[in-house]
Amino acid sequence: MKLLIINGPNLNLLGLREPDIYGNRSYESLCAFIGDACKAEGIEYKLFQSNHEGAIVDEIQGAYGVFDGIVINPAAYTHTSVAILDALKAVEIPAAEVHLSDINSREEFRRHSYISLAAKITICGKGFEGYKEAILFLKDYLK
Ligand code: CA2
Repeated sequence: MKLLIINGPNLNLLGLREPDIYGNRSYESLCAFIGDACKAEGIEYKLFQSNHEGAIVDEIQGAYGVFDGIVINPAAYTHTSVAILDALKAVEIPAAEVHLSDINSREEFRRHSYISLAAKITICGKGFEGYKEAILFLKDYLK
């Protein structure tokens, strides 16, 4: 089983700002956490982070026929991107949406997610653990 893990804009800055919302651990430690979770389950994985919407769309398109599942934290594009939603629908790869923070208890504009319209599950407010939950969900969903 192969999973593509996508992180959207500014998540590469994790740990540098807003620790009260996103925690004080770095993007590199998130990558290590995800890697450990996948290895523990015998899952092959690729990590991808971009600050560019089109690059994320390209990565999703390229996943067709290569990856069995996608874990995606689209970051701010969650609330704006019909293009990422359409890409996920087009490739029909089961996707699990993750947010470090609880987007439903923050500003009004964060409460709507375009990506949820394509995701099999949305996990919010669990920090790094949310990625592990998404990985385990997809492992079970794909068996
Ligand atoms: O809670 C999440 O994981 C979010 O997807 C994070 C996004 C935000 O736009 C979504 O509404 C919820 C923002 C990621 C930005 O991360 C930062 C990292 C360091 C400093 C500032 C922001």
